[in-house]
Amino acid sequence: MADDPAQARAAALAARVRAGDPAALARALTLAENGCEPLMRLLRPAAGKADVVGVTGPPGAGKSTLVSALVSAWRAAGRRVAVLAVDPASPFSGGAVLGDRTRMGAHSMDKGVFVRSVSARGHLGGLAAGARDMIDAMDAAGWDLILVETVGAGQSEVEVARAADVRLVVLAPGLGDDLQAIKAGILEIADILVVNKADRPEADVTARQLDAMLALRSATPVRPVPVLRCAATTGDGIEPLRAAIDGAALAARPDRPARRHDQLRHLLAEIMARQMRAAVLDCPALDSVLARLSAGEGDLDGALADVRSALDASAARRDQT
Ligand SMILES: Nc1nc2c(ncn2[C@@H]2O[C@H](COP(=O)(O)OP(=O)(O)OP(=O)(O)O)[C@@H](O)[C@H]2O)c(=O)[nH]1
Ligand SMILES: [Mg+2]
Repeated sequence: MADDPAQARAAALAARVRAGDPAALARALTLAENGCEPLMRLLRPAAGKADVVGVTGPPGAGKSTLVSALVSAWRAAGRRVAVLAVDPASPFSGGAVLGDRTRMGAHSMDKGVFVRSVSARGHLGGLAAGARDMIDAMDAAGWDLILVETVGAGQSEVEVARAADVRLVVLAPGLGDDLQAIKAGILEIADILVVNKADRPEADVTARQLDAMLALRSATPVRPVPVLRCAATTGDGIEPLRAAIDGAALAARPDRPARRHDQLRHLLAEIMARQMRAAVLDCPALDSVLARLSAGEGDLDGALADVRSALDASAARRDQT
């Protein structure tokens, strides 16, 4: 193994990442995004220490601005912060924080802040695996607070959110339709609901709607979900939100091993499902099975059994060679 040049390169890179070299981490993230098991095998054992905070919500709710404001708050409290922005529709500028257009420029000069963006395009639903590995790489590099921004509440956001210890769902007033559309999804994944843009008069209505939605849910015994208001652009409410996140992260730590176990379970199932789908679509016997099926010979169960045995037979042939 040690003679394998690819393995040796992975080992050298992993050592630099674990030593906290930011250039090495940047390179590792590019590899992790596209799946690089030789590297991840070396990094994963060093991961599992970070507080991972997921920030999701509809487009334009102010997630990036909020993330930037939270980064400032954590920096002021002496914590280093890494940010992973998944498919940012708007660039992670955060320029308007506290009215200071150069704020994010200040973050980019700050060695205590690491920001990486990743596009969801071209991942064919496999983003969760890549993002999970990227979070682990940041974690292994010693970033013990990682913010992950994702847009919306679709399946891939839920998958990415699974990686987080604390999940924030960010909403803004005046997003009435979005609120309806993402209702089901947010209730499922939120640990803290944030009504951003609280400087707007409609913020009260939105907060009340959310409280009403949560009250409906309280018939089922689940943990309480606080609704916090803030204005990312002015900084109002950011400090209480940061304190709430820190508290939730602390409370979530004992469950982290179980959560990682659960993530791996889903990740494994997801990867296997994708491999299985590819194998089925590739199966040489598929066309004849489908031809028989559409000619009315046999049923779907029979067709499934035929494809399965064709796949088993080709696996057996592969094992022999
Ligand atoms: N009035 C007001 N505007 C805000 C606030 N926070 C963010 N905005 C504005 O809302 C717009 C969208 O902010 P972003 O931070 O880009 O929102 P986002 O949710 O990251 O958007 P996507 O990444 O495109 O989904 C920007 O023009 C912000 O300046 C706030 O607290 N109050
Ligand atoms: Mg954004």
